Amino acid sequence: MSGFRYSYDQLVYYGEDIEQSIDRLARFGYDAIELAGEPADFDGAAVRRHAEQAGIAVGSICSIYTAERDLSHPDAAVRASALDYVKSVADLAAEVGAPTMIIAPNAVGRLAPLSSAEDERAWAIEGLRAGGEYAASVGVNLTLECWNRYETYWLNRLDQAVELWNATGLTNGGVMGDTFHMNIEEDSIAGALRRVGPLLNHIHLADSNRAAPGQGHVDFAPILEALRDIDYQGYVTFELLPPSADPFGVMRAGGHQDFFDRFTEQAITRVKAVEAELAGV
Ligand code: LER
Ligand code: MN
Repeated sequence: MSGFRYSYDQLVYYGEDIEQSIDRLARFGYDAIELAGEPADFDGAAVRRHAEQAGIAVGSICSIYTAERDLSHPDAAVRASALDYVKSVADLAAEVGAPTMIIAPNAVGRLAPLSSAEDERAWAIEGLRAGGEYAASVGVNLTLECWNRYETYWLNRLDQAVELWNATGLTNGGVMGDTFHMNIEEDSIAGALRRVGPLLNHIHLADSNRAAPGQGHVDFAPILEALRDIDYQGYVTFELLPPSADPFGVMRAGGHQDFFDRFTEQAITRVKAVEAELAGV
């Protein structure tokens, strides 16, 4: 018995044909795939067709916020191209039938403001709002992600994400947790999820070392319990990445075979077992 719907971030299958990735997830019992937010890499209609044939959904898009895709950069030209990027990801989401796309206010790895923190917050709100309004126009919801202090200087905890989300005034979406980041920043992972409650519309699960659940020291039982108690309706999505301070660069380097079959199977098997135990079956 499984109440949650499970998904896996395709980001870590870097370089693999998307059909092969979809087929692997279907084989291991996943409900959906999270697609990497690189619109130029995909033929959206073909991805949608292949996922349908394999019997899984495209559940979400994991946007990739490189230095050129920074919504709160002091250079207006960078902000404009970041917004174009957000719109292109929303278009991809609409094409593949994914209800949700991830958004973040600045580039991964930006550990200090380039201008004043106040100005950057104001630019972030402006960009999130414009991106969110565009996403709404194509039927897509946003989910605002916060990252740990080694990946960004300011949006580190879920309470900050809720505050920022509310400041945008957007209604198409909410905020998300990522247990890898939360394990570093939150007083309690489950407690932070409970405090967000119905605004939580997406989640990334990974163990403390960002490998499959069971490889580190995160206790997933209270996390699933919190998700169940807040009646979480989104996908439970594994975002597993090899150890590196540069999460995107490390995949391009390749050589991380564990994250293909082995961790794909281990993640869903472990977490479904925790879920079954909580349900008393
Ligand atoms: C993306 O979902 C994420 O969690 C970031 O760590 C990407 O670097
Ligand atoms: Mn994440």
